[in-house]
Amino acid sequence: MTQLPVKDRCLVMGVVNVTPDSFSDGGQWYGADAAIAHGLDLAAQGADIVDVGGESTRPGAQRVAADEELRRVIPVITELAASGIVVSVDTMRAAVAEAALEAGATLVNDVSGGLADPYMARLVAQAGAPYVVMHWRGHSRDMGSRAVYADVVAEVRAELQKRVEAVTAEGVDPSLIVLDPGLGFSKVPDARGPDAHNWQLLAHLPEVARISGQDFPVLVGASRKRFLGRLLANQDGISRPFAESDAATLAVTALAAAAGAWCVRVHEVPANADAVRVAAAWRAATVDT
Ligand code: PMM
Repeated sequence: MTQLPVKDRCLVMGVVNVTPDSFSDGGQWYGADAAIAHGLDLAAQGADIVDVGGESTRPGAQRVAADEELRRVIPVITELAASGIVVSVDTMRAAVAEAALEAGATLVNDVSGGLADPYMARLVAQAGAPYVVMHWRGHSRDMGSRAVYADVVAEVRAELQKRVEAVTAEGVDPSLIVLDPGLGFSKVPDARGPDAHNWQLLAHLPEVARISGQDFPVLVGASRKRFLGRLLANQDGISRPFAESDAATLAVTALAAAAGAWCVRVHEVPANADAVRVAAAWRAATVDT
């Protein structure tokens, strides 16, 4: 069994999307050599974990075939793991997770929380791997239509509880489960009001991850997401472009880490690596005084 990586501060997970069409960085690291070089850079910049994915989950995206997903991620994971980097595989497929773990990956990051592939939880249980279970209501092609909540915090929490029950019933060790509110996945990107789903979840992270009396570690994936671009829209209502929302990502990192998040998943590592240290000092002073 692999232990869940932990430090005395929030961890930083750097993103390597080996895809032609991801949300903010699609195509940039599509070739294996570019993806490997980028993963090595992120680790050198202070990423505690490098997350490698071969399937875009941006709103409206179509699925890629499993053999294409394998072709994209396995050479990259093999090289990064061989360099001593802690690698997570961002996949919804048990077959891809299995090959990734064999290639040296440590964690499985499943944006569907086990819903997309009925074999995933069993595979993760047998491998004894840490497992990121994200809140998810369906595939990217139509996830926007599922962004309907009366009480987003209570409903996301209840749906995560069901996933925890389902994956532990398949044998996953609860001490290896990380929960993720799934920012941007079936969530309305509004900045204010009752439909500001992402902001309500961020403001209630400990509540979302407190299930049956247990506080689960939380992963926050806000980096460059549409709800940040919307918040920073100009006077004409035009959203801020992805690449110009890194400062907003950083602010979310500091606040989430100060609220006790286990890890933040980000595209740009250096400033976020500083921010989690600021938050750790802030938390330590809060506890000490
Ligand atoms: N977001 C994306 C991809 N994988 N995994 C987790 N656990 N949480 C997330 O919020 C998440 C994820 C989509 O973002 P990208 O396409 O910009 O990498």
